[in-house]
Amino acid sequence: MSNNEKFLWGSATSAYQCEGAWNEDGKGPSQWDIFCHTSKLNINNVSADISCDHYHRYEEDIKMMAECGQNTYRFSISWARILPEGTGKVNPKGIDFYNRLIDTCLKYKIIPNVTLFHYDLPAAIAERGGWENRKTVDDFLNYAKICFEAFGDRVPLWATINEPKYYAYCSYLAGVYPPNVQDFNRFACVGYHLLLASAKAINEFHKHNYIGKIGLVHATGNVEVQGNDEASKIAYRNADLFYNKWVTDTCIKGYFPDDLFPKLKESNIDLSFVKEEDKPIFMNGTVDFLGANIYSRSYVKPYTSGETRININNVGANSNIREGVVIKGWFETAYDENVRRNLWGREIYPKCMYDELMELKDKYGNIPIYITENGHGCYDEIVDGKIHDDERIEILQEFISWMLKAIHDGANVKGYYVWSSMDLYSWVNGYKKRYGLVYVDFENDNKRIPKKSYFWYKDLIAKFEGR
Ligand code: BGP
Repeated sequence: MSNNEKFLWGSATSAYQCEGAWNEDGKGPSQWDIFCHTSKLNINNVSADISCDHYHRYEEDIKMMAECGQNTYRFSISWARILPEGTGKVNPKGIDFYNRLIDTCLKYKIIPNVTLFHYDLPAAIAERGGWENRKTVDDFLNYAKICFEAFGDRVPLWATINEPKYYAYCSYLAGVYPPNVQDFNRFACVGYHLLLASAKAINEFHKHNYIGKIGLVHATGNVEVQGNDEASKIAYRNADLFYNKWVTDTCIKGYFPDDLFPKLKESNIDLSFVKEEDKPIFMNGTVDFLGANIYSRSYVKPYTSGETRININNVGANSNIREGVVIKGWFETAYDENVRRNLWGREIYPKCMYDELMELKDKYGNIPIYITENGHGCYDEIVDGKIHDDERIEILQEFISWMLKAIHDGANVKGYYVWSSMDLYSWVNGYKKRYGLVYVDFENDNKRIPKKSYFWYKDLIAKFEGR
């Protein structure tokens, strides 16, 4: 961190998860609206039609961020609010809404950090093949251009795509996000197109004199392997390729890792979606910074047998579903008995923050990094009008301590965002799993109540800034 550059402390949301107003003011439906309204696979039987109603209450929310001492807010734009059909006619009321949101941030001295795509693909685009269709890459570019033109004079930080790996993985391999597919080939194709779309938008952005910088947000988590024999080393390399390098090498260095396509061919992936003419686009479409969403590491062991399969626990506490992944011919996840877990069975391992940041420093020549998400999901309850989320405070404190140690040891971290600003819809868990610094009473007119963690974060920021 240079001395004159202020460290950014903030929190994050995404459009579908918090805005509500799903069909107001000319917004078109997104893939998630259709899924939540019609799919039998929506086992929570809830939607984000209203969620915490950020569309109408954004000023109250931003004011609370400012009162907490936060100096930045990460949110995403709903593509279908800007372009109801995904392409074609722009919805002026959609532009107006994001103008108001951005201007309100600036009024409260909050730096807007804007993500263009956070999972909510316009339904019209999903219907014609979504990210499997190469045309979607140019549709995204068109949408990105409209946003750059409309907001590029006031937005200092942009991200093209939130978590290309995790989105492609949940939608096309685990099958828990729409369109609920489980197919390695389709997963690979979607992953490629997401990165191509990001590179094209970054190329476009860099052609103009916008005030901001642009990056991509990756679901970062370092890989650790159980053993240390030759098979374990191979499992480590395969898992790092699968979870990280195809995204981070490509968006930071401008080309895919050498071993990626041969390894995909071994898995009988049809690589006809890879085009020679895309190479210069990737090369010129590298990021100014990396957004890193850090929740946990990936702990793996060598692949033994069986078909590719992924278990995700969306039932929560008291469930005996053990989360786990087998990628045929690549690796399997291992289970570390010594690490504590959240109610959904996922590891709570704050040291991964340090390990991952140091690894990124070594791999990528110390690229600037924003921790664009870090959080802890749990069931929060109101007791005597208050929310005592001590567990969240303890865990976030540990993550932040590891981040500060990494900065001390040379990691180029420029900002940190808690997921999430307030309680909102969780993709596979509906409203059961809460992450917010601010409690939302969904049963009681979406009333906002700052949690104990909100006041803890306020103190932490003040202390950091020497106030
Ligand atoms: C990230 C997503 C967020 C958010 C978070 C928590 O991967 O970018 O949108 O949902 O994970 O995930 P979940 O709500 O599934 O626990």
